[in-house]
Amino acid sequence: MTTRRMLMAAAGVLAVATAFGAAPAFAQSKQVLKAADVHPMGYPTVDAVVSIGKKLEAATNGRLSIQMFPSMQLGGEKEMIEQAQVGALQFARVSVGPVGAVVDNLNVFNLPFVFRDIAHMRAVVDGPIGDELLKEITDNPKSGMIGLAWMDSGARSFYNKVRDVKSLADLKGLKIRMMGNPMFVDTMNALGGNGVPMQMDQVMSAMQTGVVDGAENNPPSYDSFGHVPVAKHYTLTEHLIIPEILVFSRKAFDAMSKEDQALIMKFGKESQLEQRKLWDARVVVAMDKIKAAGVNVITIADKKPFQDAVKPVWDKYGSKYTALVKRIQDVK
Ligand code: BDP
Repeated sequence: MTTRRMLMAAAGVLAVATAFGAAPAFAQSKQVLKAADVHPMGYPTVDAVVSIGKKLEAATNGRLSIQMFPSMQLGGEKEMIEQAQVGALQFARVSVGPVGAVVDNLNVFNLPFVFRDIAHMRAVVDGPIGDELLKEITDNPKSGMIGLAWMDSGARSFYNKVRDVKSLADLKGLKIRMMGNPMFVDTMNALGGNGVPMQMDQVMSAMQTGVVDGAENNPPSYDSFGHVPVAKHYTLTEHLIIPEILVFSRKAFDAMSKEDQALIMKFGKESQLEQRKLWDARVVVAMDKIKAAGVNVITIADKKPFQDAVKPVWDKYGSKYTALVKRIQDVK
């Protein structure tokens, strides 16, 4: 055998051994884990994952670390999920919105007004329901993902560049970008506007060119995606309270040693409360910036007309999740 062929044969044996998890020496080799987020450095979700990387480095003497790809560098969230599924990306921090398309029960969190408020959402994700749904992602053989932690994304509200929205009637006819899950488009349509599904990487130009009149998001995202100067009417409808989720590639996870897997699970879970602290501080800063930019921030004293209007969405999607919804409502 030539040296080259011998080397190739050796590499083949090692590849097989690694695939079966039988190469402890290789499980110990240096590994840079890729992480992606649509948000920029400094955003609470991004910083929380960077902090997981620091902990991994400290715990493994630099053997495991994280390289962060922020600001949609690896595409939108649909692409990030696909990359995690094939193992090209290890950590993906995404909204539950697009994960619902892969693991159906998660869609319960995508129902409009399913939570009473943000505190209610937190109590649910911190409790047994949150744990069960993370496990469902992990156990679902088709998901290709491990559910590590929930993160906070506050409440989503509408902004647009046309007019102040003070009541349902003002939403009529406005073209509003929604995340790509039919439940969201139906929600917007039920509220009287026109829901336009689109990934975040296209929203800015769509607003500038008038393909859409606005979008909906929490204050930190509205600010950090640079949408404030373009769409200066913000109405705190808080129609969707959708948690964020941190997932890990199942393929990459299965190739790791048990010890490394335990570190990923532990530090992943710890990031849930760490991100929340960063989040709360960021909401205050974002709201100040939004107001300082001259945005008219409108509060809706009585949300009942909005809640009544989305009944068709609940009729269409809610029945599948009746038992789970009841458990969510029972969480104090
Ligand atoms: C932000 C979420 C992000 C979503 C984005 C969106 O943090 O995960 O991609 O909304 O609307 O609030 O697409």
